[in-house]
Amino acid sequence: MALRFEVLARFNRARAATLTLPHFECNTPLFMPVGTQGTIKGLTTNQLEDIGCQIILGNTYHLALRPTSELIDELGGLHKFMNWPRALLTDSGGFQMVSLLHLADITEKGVTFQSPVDGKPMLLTPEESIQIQNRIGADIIMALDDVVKTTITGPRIEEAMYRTLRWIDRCIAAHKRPNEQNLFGIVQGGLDPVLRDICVRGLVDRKLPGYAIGGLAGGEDKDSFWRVVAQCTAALPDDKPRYVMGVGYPLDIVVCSALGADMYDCVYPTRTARFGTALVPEGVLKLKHNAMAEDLRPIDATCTCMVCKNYTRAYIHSLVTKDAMGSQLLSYHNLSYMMRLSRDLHLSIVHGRFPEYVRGFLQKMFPKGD
Ligand code: PRF
Ligand code: ZN
Repeated sequence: MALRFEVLARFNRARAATLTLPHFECNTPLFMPVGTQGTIKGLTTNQLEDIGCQIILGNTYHLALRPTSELIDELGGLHKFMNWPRALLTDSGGFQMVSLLHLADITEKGVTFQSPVDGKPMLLTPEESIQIQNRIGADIIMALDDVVKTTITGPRIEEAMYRTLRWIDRCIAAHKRPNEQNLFGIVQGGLDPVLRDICVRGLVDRKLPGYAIGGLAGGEDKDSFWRVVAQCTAALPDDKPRYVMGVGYPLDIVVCSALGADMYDCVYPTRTARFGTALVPEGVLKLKHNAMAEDLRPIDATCTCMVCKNYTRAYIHSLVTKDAMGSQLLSYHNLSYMMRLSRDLHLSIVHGRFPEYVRGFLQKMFPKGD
């Protein structure tokens, strides 16, 4: 095992912890920005450090195609290649192929897809996914899982859950760097509590360094989503990190943290920035709106980030959709917002004022109480 997870404080099921990884000591709850080709679009790694990012997510699927994991390995690993000294996590690639390439097909061997480079059929097996992730060298690597949408029903959900359990053993056997990289298992099972329970038990038996809750944030209603998270966090070991994949919105992160989850990743803050939207305590601010054209206030008067210290809404409004700088400034602010949210969650739990923090968060976001 290549991590230490130490719970510093709790409030009911919520916990604040330090997660010590080979490249960085992180505080939880934590949000991980998502990179694609070894970059968070529009931001330098120095800026990511300034913002307070502790760990970022790299995409196995994109990196494996270009520049290829062999080259990254040859050049000394992804940390060195992208000049990122802090922690990295790579996802296994299957989910990206299934969600990006609708041509992907899953069999017992692995995930088959058509190469977007030359159109040739390719197969990503659990063994290959781990081999690629071993070459990339992230602090946390993810097992290859069989992901199905939570909105489908029937035997396919059960098949995917059992296949995910069979694949975890192939991933564990293929993992060649357990002292430097932490392999996390992923709980699947759709919205079915019986299947989720079987999957959690199966993974916990394997004594992995951490566990993820997968298959969510795919269009299910909030009630079902929170129910699955609550069930999984209650059944996962107390002394291991719990990661809810593909989540999410600030509100989801607050609720999942109250339910005992520790880690999150989502493209939302950077993607929504590219569409001209800023995250603020009241919800969102659309910089494209004409109302912004002469507004000399910062995006968020309570934000101390470089963008809010230096630029007006009017200036960012004039850039949005016209110059890359518009989305870069908004990405910088949005990730600063997510880092502040993570830090505030951590500190409020440490200082015994988590309920007050959550109440304040909800009051700002829903002032009418709805
Ligand atoms: N599995 C993997 N990556 C993911 C997910 C998953 O279930 C999700 C949730 N839909 C986001 N990213 N491997
Ligand atoms: Zn800001």
